[in-house]
Amino acid sequence: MKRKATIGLLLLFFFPFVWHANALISKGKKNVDIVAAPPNDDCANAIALTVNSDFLCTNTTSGTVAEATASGVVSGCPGTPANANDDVWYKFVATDTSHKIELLNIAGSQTNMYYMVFDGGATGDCATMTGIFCGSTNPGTPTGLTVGNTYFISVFTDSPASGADTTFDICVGSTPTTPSNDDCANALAITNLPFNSSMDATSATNNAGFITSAGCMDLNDGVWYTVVGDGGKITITVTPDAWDAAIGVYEGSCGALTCVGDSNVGASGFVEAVAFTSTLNKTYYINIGYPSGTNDEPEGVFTLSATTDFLSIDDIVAKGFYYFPNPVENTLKMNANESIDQVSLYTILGREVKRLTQSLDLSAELDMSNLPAGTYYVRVTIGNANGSFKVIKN
Ligand SMILES: [Ca+2]
Ligand SMILES: [Ca+2]
Ligand SMILES: [Ca+2]
Repeated sequence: MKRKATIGLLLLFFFPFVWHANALISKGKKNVDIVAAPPNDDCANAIALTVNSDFLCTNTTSGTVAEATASGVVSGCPGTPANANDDVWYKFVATDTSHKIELLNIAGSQTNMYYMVFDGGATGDCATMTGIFCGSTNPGTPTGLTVGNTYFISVFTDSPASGADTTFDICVGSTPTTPSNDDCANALAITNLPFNSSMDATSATNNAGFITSAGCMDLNDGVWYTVVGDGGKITITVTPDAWDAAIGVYEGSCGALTCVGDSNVGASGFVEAVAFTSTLNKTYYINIGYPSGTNDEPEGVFTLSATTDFLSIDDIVAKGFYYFPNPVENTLKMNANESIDQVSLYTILGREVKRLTQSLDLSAELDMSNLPAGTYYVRVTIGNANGSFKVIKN
């Protein structure tokens, strides 16, 4: 009875001071949000994460440690960081014996973040879970997981003071299956330029062995793409995640590849690019793999972009080229200071519908009178220069 009364007195005594302190903060800073602890402040309220099927982190979950309090969970994890006093909790069900845990987009006053992984068993029990992985590296990959078990992740900053305003995204990745374009014969066709795509080549294999072709460097057999030449200069750019990527571009056929160009100017994470002048309708093979003809090292996540300068007339304008009229009623007229060698007309879908090839001299006339109204591409060759432009047929 006496103790209750004492607590009541203490509350009465302190309450005005607490209220007063908050009022002062409100006065000094307008629109101060009084933030409650995050909903996942403790293990029992861990937020379930989506397990990605590869390392691309397509599915991420946003979080914050703002106003989080210490859970006081003893991890049993060697090297446990000392300052887990603003931990927030996540969980996932293992689909493999290892998963990659990654914290992304860390922002705030304290960006030095850690995480710990706990095995909650088949039932996902916070009371009996055991620490299995200290995430002092980001990303980190705990191994020896049991498929179907629930794993808890506590995420925190390494600030001795709690109350950092740090926000982050968290992702759980998995070792992907072998990509469908692992070998040349199953190359992915790039059908439209510009092209931009990310993929995870972590599980690419070296197939029948290293890729060697005179004039190009020796490469791992990584993953493969094809692109059909449009006559323009095609540029292939690969932006790898944390791995050393190289590009080989070839013509010919799988098993009998002839070097067109390669790139390996930098090491891990370095952007590689190959540019080549394409021949119309010729198929080019693109291998993206680790730059070695003796060591088979893993490939990884990358973004591939392929562009063409097909719609550029700079090179032929330099040879005095001009055309008129546009839109065209019946005849497109072209002139240049040098002999025009070839003029091809394409539909907007890339199908060639007309070609002029002989005795064009310094001027050429393309009869479009029998063509349906619409947009067309014209491709002009003057000596070794090519140019393309768009015309409208009325
Ligand atoms: Ca391969
Ligand atoms: Ca490289
Ligand atoms: Ca490899």
